[in-house]
Amino acid sequence: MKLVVMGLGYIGLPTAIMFANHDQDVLGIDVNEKVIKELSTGKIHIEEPGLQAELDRAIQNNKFKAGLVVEPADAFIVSVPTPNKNDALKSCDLSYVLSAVTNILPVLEKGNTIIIESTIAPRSTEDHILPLVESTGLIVGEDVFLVHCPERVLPGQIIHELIYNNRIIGGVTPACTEAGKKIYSVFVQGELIESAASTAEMSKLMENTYRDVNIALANELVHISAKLGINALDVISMANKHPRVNLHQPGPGVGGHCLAVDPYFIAAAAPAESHLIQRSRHINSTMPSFIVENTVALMNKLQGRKIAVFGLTYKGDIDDIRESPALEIYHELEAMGQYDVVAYDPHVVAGFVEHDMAVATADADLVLVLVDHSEFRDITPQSLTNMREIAVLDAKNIATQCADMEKYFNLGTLSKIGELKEVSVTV
Ligand code: SAJ
Repeated sequence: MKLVVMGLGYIGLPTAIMFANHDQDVLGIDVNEKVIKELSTGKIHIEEPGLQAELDRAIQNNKFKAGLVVEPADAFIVSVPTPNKNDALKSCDLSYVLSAVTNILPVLEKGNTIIIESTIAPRSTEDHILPLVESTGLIVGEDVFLVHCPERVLPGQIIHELIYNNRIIGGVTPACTEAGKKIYSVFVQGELIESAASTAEMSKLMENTYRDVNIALANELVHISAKLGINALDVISMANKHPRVNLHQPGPGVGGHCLAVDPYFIAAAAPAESHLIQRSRHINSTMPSFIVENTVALMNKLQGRKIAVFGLTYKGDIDDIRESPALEIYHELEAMGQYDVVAYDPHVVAGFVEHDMAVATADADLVLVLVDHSEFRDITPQSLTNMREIAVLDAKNIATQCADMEKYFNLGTLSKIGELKEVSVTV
């Protein structure tokens, strides 16, 4: 089978290579010439464990090439970005998907299958992509086949998850679903779940919305408990001992390219019906300001000047700062102009990021932990003795070895900031 993969990013590239290493002839297409050049010299342009070796194998076997121009093939997989639009409801920007499909049309032949892997708003396949494909005169479900197969892999484990995760195959017609199943059965060992395109779109979006809404509930509990003087983290761990309760963990906000993006696609498609989803997005996206407010309150008590921000990524043990609430908090504190803010993150390489913890904490008044990197578990009161005031505000409840310190606060003990005696400054 010959396969064309449109969009060679975090998902498209591993998918293309996977097919190539299961004996298919794969052409990867990207609009970015630099990406094509790098891949043509045999180098991957993204970080993903094991992927370079997989590409080496695909190239050695002459099964993968990268280019700018689409060629005729048996199947086309579209895996291009779908950002939020800049409108009031942050709806789904389908323009890259539609342009990729438009580029396929001149080479589309009877018997071909088009698969959309990009995350798209509900009904996009039927309402927008189907008419575009049928503008060629070919009938979907009879002449050509159109399927939505959302990806659900976690960066860092992509190769394993591509093979073993279940896969939703959402055809526009049952014949389309059949065509999609045939293609993924080449390497997927998880269940191939037969579905309709719109159900598949909504299912993918709801997986991430489910998490976003549940995290919002945990974050709202933090607001409520801070006001009432109750420890929200104790409440969560206790409630979760109930066999049918799974409260999520609160934090400084929700980042990344999925949870902070996908719920808007649903909300924008049905604004009057999606109160809870919109409210949850609001709660999570205002968490950074809430953390800044508490930081300022604590710094006022400490009469402090220097803040060491621990962690900038959108979650722990990764180097990805896309849509990161930690980065937002760092920038907000910086912009206030009244603090000396130092960013410390062992995973992020950038000019303004400190890699020596001792330099970051030297004469600092507060360590503000915003990410649960494993390294932060090792923070002890002894490792902070070069601070001016040894105080920690731990928004991820990770520096637990500091929990007994007088000035250690987490999202369960924010109400104690108000009770702290003001530090007197000697001039
Ligand atoms: N977070 C919390 N509290 C929690 C869990 C997470 O505040 O209890 C925060 C994290 O710190 C982070 C954000 O939520 O800022 C998102 O992290 P995540 O690990 O939940 O999700 P992603 O965006 O890395 O990956 C998700 C995954 N979806 C689900 O788990 C339902 C992944 O399987 C999907 O492939 C991916 O989105 C995607 O591409 O859709």
